[in-house]
Amino acid sequence: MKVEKYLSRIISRDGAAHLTLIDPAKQSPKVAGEIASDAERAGSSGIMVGGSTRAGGELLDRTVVAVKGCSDLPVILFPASEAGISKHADAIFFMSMLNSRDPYFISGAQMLGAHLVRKYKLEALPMAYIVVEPGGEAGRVGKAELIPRDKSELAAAYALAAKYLGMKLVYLEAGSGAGMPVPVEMVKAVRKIFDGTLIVGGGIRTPKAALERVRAGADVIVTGTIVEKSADRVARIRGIVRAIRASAGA
Ligand code: 1GP
Repeated sequence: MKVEKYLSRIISRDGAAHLTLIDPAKQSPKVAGEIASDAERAGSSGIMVGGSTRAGGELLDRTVVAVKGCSDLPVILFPASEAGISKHADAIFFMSMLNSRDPYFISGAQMLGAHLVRKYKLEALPMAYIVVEPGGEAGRVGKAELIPRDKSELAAAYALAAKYLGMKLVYLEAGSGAGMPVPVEMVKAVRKIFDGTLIVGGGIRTPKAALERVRAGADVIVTGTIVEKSADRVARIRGIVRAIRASAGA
């Protein structure tokens, strides 16, 4: 089954989906495989592989292969540049950072990577990537003109532009390890205007934070840091997955 269809089925069944982000630079491929296996056991619906720095080449390939070997979850690439493409993945967030100041992150990297995506027959999921304060490494590396936390209408305007550009997904990103996730009001404002798949990530560490954003309209919650740092990652992910499902009464 195509990843897009797989995700939309989970969203209609459970109210929202959870994806686990693995940055290849942060652990060995072997440990990445263990994280993927734990994430699957905890009820996560897919693995995103990518990172803002050093997330390409052989390390990326070996990480994706290890993840695929240790779980049946689909692997979606989450690239920071054309270097973040691996033929071993199932799909790729073909993303444009709409609020970057640098055209490279809006359409340059996409032009450089497009033929490779075609050659590898990766399922391309067209996504607007919108980086919100504090933005973290993603914001710095991507030279984002960060959306201020109190400017929900600006995020909504970008999301509306994404819709008219034909993008099927919008990702509201506060940055990995952010002290505060994307504000609930901003998720609500974007939901009002964007009827595609709404992904929210960055700084979500608790079931409560995940649930609030699903209630505000998020279709997908992404967590990364909790699996990197937690000794008991199965319980941490499971808590978030259960909270998300409870939102739909599933
Ligand atoms: C980063 O949104 C993701 O791109 C995940 O963020 O590491 O804070 O969970 P965290």
